[in-house]
Amino acid sequence: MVFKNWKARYSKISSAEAAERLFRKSVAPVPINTPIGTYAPSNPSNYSSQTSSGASTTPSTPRDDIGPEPPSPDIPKVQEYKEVQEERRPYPDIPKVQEYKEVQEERRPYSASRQQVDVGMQAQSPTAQRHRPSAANYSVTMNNAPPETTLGRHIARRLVEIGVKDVFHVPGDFNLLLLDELLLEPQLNLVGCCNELNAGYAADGYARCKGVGAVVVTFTVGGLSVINSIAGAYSENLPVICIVGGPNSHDYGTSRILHHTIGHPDFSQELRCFQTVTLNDLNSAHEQVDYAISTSIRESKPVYISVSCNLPHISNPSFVPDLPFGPQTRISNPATLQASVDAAAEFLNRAVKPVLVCGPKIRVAKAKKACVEFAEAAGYPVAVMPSAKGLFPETYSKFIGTYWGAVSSPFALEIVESADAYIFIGPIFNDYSSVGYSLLIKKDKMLVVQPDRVTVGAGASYGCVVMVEFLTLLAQKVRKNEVAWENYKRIFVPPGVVQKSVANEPLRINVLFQYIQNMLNADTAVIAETGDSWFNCQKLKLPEGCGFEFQMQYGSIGWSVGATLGYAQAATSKRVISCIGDGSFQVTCQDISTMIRQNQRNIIFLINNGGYTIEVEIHDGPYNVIKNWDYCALVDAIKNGEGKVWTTRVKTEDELSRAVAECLSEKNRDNLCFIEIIAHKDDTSKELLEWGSRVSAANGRMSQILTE
Ligand SMILES: Cc1ncc(C[n+]2csc(CCOP(=O)(O)OP(=O)(O)O)c2C)c(N)n1
Ligand SMILES: [Mg+2]
Repeated sequence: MVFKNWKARYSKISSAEAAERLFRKSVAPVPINTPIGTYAPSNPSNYSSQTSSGASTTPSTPRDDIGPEPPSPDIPKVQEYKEVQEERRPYPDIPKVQEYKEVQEERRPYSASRQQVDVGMQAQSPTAQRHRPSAANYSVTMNNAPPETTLGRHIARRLVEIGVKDVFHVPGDFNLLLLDELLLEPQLNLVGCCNELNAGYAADGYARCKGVGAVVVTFTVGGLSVINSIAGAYSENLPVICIVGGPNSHDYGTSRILHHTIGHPDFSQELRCFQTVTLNDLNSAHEQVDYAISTSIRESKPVYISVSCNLPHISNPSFVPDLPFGPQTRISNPATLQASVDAAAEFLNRAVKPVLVCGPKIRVAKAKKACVEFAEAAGYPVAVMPSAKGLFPETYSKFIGTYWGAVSSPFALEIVESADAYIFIGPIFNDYSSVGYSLLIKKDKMLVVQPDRVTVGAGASYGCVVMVEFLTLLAQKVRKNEVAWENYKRIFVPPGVVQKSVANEPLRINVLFQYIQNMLNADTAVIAETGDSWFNCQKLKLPEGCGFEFQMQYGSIGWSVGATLGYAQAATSKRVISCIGDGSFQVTCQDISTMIRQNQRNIIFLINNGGYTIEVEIHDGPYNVIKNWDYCALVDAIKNGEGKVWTTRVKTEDELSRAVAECLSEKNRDNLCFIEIIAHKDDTSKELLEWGSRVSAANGRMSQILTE
């Protein structure tokens, strides 16, 4: 009955709109895709709210029996960062941790130090300077507004008013500034969780006891992870405030592709994901299932199929067993194909020093071989975008490494950015791959080949052109030009050598990656987790046949544990070597269990640097420190006497050398090997430092309202 009413009520509106209404009504009084949406209850017992469009949303009234408690003045202050740090650090013999308060004060764009910036004083520490938006931007906030008058503080106060004392959260670069503001509210305690799903469940449990709960997550990767727990709270009629740190307000209304999204310039995806899509008509199930599968293969995208639980075991005449599956393939329009090849050849053949850059969509287009053949015909130096590492053979004679703006392989940046024409095959440009929009490449010099479209400079764009067919024809028309390659050879200086460790010196990350480099061959594959492993693994030189995977567009921490499991299951002849940070491992470590059950022989390097170092380099705060675990004991506990597992903890190069020899020994050849690396919290790649500053600056661009 209830279901019927629900259907009748929403049948006249589109399903997306229905989902949005439902979502707004039940879980998010604030429209979450509005960067400065407001939620202003007139008093704690009346929670009716206005959306930014002025539409009234249904009140989520607290239950009478357990209404919010009045704020208590004697709630303990935010935990002392220093104490927590000291207690949790895995690395006892480094100098004492810095006083958090000091560091925070120095780095904060807000609070007391804001006054200093506002009046034009320079920040004292170089790190602080790196983390601050420019003084020019700050001048707009120079009106000596009290620090309590920020949106974040307002939200914090409202949470306290409705009875929330603990906010469950997972930091991500889109919500760090919001967390800073929440930290400043003395009556609010921030509780960091290992993952968003658990954070949402914690808010659910909190609401059961106190009448309301709150959770803060990051955009899309966090939002989509928390969604299951929010649906649970919906079904249990629990008020949970779900706050998502969203994109910079400048980005709304633009067609920018942001990290943590699925790669479309669409910021409402997270919201729309609350829409349910189910197929429950058996008579049409055959074509729907076939259509979904063939679309998935053709588009290289996931599809969603929901099968009603009462249907799988029922026969239907449409399921004729010997009707084969008919995959669809893409074909070019012959006229546009020819026109695009002619235009591209003309564009490239008049350039003096063209270069080739391969992007991640080579995989979608299954164009690896066609790229190599084109490269051979053209004679250009070849770079890969970071997300395309592993998709083009690094043993190719004119391979120059990764083009990743300021954090490129040595000399790759100079060669690419000084070229007078570049052909990008299958690129994805986002804020991360463009190092905070700092690439120095120009559209009019760029030939972009996408899986089914070619764009020549700032001019014509040709649709219905299949990448492989295009590259094959272009290879026949392109003039061989080795000028840029010759130039690269002239200017190239090999990178420096890693310094040798002295006896008992704590293990350095650059030493670790030398050992990992030496382990690589055609029978291995590297899986690199989001974090500093992105940068360290990016620098590995992949021998012929060595696999390489990382999740750069979505960048969801914890990904690598599952990816290692799945990859190893598929690539039975390879030994998978995974580099996983401690923060990421804490999200998904449970699936070590499945690896053991499947008798996998992966080698996992768990890099324990005591926290979310990549986030530290973007923007630091107490939320970037995590609880230290005994990781080897954890893996041993998961093993629990069953399965073939070898674990060890390593603190020096000597220990590492012995551990690697053990992993590769006859004895452990078929065992899952788990090596916990104890690393200094500040031992990062130099690329992370550079990249972190630039991404921080891009995230910190001031709102247009303030700068106008
Ligand atoms: C699901 C999800 N939540 C939050 C984030 C934000 N985030 C990106 S990297 C990172 C920390 C990774 O820490 P760790 O694995 O220890 O690597 P390290 O930076 O120390 O090398 C966090 C929290 C994210 N990318 N994905
Ligand atoms: Mg870490």
